[in-house]
Amino acid sequence: MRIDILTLFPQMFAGPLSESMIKLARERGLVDVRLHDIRDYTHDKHRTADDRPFGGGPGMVLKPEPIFECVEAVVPQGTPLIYMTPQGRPLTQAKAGELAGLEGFALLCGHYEGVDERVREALVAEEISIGDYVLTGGELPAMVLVDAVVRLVPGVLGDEESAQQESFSPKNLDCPHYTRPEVFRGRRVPEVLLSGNHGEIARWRREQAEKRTQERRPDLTNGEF
Ligand code: 9D3
Repeated sequence: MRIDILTLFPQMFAGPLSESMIKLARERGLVDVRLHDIRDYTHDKHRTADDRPFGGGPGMVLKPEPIFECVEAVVPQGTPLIYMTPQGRPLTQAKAGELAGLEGFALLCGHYEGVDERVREALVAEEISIGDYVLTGGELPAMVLVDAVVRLVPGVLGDEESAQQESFSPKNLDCPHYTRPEVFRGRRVPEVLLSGNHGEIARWRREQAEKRTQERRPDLTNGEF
């Protein structure tokens, strides 16, 4: 899978793309993530990528020319361009699964007030948000999306985890987890987990998961995840 990321701040991606599962997936050649600095596609002395909005108002708008030139130079024909924006549809697990089935896609990260509307009209296939809170740009949302998608690419997860993922898709939150020691600063691991009774353990985990879901995310019982 190939992912092209278009941004004014490519350095923001260095850490997240170079650690853990994404690092391994890239090393194994399962994903090819490429960063492109939109500013490299400007032509003026000051490398101007943004300008003031027509009609007035606060903030700056990303100019169309560098974005068009960047897309035309680096995004393969027929590859969907996804614009990360607060105006987009919320990212879901279902959408991550859909994107994981593609040969590739490109991500456009907005910054400041957003991109010139003509970019959207002519180049953007789809707009995605990661939730209802205000960030400074689309870079962190792009990293979230890449992380959610890459772990679903065949071969990226370990055998155990991906088998679990295939076999069922629970609509509850996860249960509590414990590891050694049995007593830590006076707090004991629940007795049932040490009992060796696998039927009882499964029942306890299910009950805990259901209790948490009712308390924290009653909305989950009707859908996704
Ligand atoms: C109406 C005033 N604007 C600033 C307060 C709106 C605005 C513009 C640009 C708010 C945030 C941003 C930058 N955010 C993104 O580009 C973004 C985003 C987000 O802020 N939250 C959740 N998902 C996303 S995807 C891209």
